[in-house]
Formats: sequence, C-alpha cells, structure tokens
Amino acid sequence: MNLNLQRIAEENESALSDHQAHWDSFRSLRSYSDSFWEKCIHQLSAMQIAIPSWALGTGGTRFGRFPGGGEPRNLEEKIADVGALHALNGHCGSISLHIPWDIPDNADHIRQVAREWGIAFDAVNSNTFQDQTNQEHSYKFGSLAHTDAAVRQQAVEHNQQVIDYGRALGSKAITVWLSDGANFPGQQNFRRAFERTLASLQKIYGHLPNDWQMLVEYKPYEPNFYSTVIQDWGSSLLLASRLGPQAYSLVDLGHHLPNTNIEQIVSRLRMEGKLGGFHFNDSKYGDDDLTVGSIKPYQLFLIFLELLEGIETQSFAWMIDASHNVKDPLEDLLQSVDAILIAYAQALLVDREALYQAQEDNDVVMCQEIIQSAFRTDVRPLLAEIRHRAEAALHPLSLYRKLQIRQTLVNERGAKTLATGL
Ligand code: LRH
Ligand code: MN
Repeated sequence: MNLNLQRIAEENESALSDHQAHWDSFRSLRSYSDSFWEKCIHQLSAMQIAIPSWALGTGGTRFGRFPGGGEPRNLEEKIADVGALHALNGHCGSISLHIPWDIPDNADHIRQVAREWGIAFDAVNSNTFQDQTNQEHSYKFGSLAHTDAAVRQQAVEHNQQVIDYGRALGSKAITVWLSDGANFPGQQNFRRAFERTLASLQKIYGHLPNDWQMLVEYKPYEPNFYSTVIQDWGSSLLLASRLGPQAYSLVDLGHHLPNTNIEQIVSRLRMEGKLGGFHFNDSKYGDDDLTVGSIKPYQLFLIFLELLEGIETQSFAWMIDASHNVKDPLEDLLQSVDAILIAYAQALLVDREALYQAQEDNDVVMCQEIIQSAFRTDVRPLLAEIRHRAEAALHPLSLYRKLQIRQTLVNERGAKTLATGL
C-alpha cells in the first residue's frame, strides 16, 4: 500500500519558511532561553502515544454506525494505519491491541510488519465483557467477580493468555477493564464481588513477567447501570495496592461522573506512586469517547499541570481510547494526539516558582493568571518545530487530506470494510 508518505519531506520544504517565521516570532515573544526551549523539545519529542487497535475503524452506538470506507481488515492493516499516523506526526510510535479483536496469530510475522512501520506494542487489553462463540461459560453476570468459580477461572485464563500474546510481541503491560457489576440494587453483594475480583486478579498478577505492569482501569457505569465492581479510582487504587508493586491504576478520562476533578485524582494516584497511565479522550456527559481536547481542553491542561508537579519522573502509559462515530478515524486520532501535545507543552510553560509563591501567599488571582497565561499560549509553532526535527509533517492533518490517504485506503480496501473493535 503506497500512501505517498515520501511526499512528507517535499511538502515540508514548501512550508518551511512559513514555519521558521512562526517559530522565530513564537520564541521572540517570550523571555525563555534557548536551553529552556531545547528542554521542552526534548521532553515533548519523547512523548509517544499508543493508538488503540479498536479505534482505527468507525465506531458507533446502539442507534447506528456509519462506516466511512477503507477500514483496516486485519491486524497488518491496523499496524499500517498506525504507521501512517506516526509518519505524519512522529508521536504515534505504538499500538495497543485488544484480545480477541486482534489476536496476533503469527507473532513473528506481526512483529516484522510492525518493525517495517517503526511501531512498538504498548499495553494489551483483555476482554471479558463479551461472550465469544464456542465460549464455555457466559460473562452475562460478570467475569473475575462472577459467583461461579468456573466462570472466574475461565476469565483468569483468558487474561493469562492475553499476557502470553503480549509477551510474544514485546508488550510490557496488560490493561484490565471489567464491566462486572449490577443493574439493580440487591443484585450483587459488593464485598464478595470485590474480594472475588481481587482473588482473580491475584492469579493474573502471578502470571506477570517481572518487568510487566498490570493497569487496573476503573469506570462508574456502562454496561451495568447500578454498580460496577471497579467503579472509581478508590477501588482501583485498593486493588493495585493489594496486588503489589507491578499493579497500577489506569485513568480513562471518560470514566468519571460529570464535574469530577480528574486532575486531583491524578495528583492523588501519583502521590501514591500508583498512577500507571491514561486512556485519553473527551466527553460532555458519559463515556462518550470523543476527540481529546474537543470538549474540555482546560481540564486536559490541568491534568498535565499535575503530571509535571514535583520531581518524581515516572513513565506513564500514554494511550488514546476513543470511538469515531462521525469523523474519519485517522483524522480524529491526529487531532487527539495534537491536543495531548498542546496540553503538555502549555503545562511546560507554567512558571512553577511564581505559582508556588502565589499559592503559598494565597494570592488567588495571581495563581489563575500564572496558569492561564500558559494555557492561553498558542504552542503550535513549538510542536511543528518538533515534528520538523523528527522529519514528520509540519501540518499532519492538511497533508493527510492533500495526500488523499483515505481515498487511497478506500481504493485499496473497499468502501464497506469494517474493522474489528467497538
Ligand atoms: C471501557 C473501555 C476499556 C476498553 C474499551 C474498549 O469503556 O474504556 O478501556 O476495553 O473501552
Ligand atoms: Mn478505556
């Protein structure tokens, strides 16, 4: 499949003088030293965001799904799509697989395909929220928390198998999200369900290679609408603490009730050394899985402000978890990655000493002025400079369209192909 990505350098050439002018005026307007900018460029260049294998096709809701054509038909084509994103913006260097939607039958071959595109394998995801054909026990009433030990054992073995698939690909983490819960009061005993989940997770934890992490993802509701066993950061932190040093909490931005202060949760989990990573997306109401930064960009900035707080340097799992109901999946993902980099860059511009002093002096007005002057900074020339240095596209989205990559994919794969996933 030729996506004309070699055209990136040519296209950059014609846009270079414009970029240089923007980059020069961007720096001239701010009293930061060159070494400060180089430090920012170093930190931001290292940001690699894992693309979810289940979000390379068009998503939908129970009310409908409107495929846009050219969707990847298999894992090789999904890796190619992530490779195209990475070539365009330089920040999508890994893919996060969901099992069994993306079983890597021939791991050597899949690793070879990924190497060709310069793509690594981030966390693998288990799935005990759907019944697979010829599955012995149903997950209708749960999986790791199920009242029936045989169902729990089946779910434990699935997660262990997911770890084995990940090991064969070089992944270093498993994300466990459980839909387990109840739709009605009285339907489930909260304590027994939690203790069964912990016991099941301990069996999975015991199967982790020493250099692996287990990311425990929480969610307040859906598909269960009264209670969820791992419903919030508290339950996730309790489990991660009881499981051991390789277990962490995973923060999916859409898994919070309206108006939850997510940046404070990030601060708490980080303080405990139990923040493992993120599923970035955005939402107005529920787990809407919308484009990152499309609804609450200020919240995203505040989350990065917390992530940069203090001295602890810890690597987090940076992943997107979105569903594209009306946008081209690749355009949506390019916008999401851009929004994450923008929030991170703006947070790096916050004068932390001045903020510290204003906070200690209870100068409430100045605290807001200091953080919002960073948030109101258009950092796009800085991010373009980083892409330019990485030989990615200065303007990924407009080039994606100019190269008519979607049309090429439709010609190659067909207008009606449907990718596995949600
Ligand atoms: C659950 C979730 C989880 C994935 C699924 C695709 O809502 O966020 O991370 O397994 O989406
Ligand atoms: Mn998620």
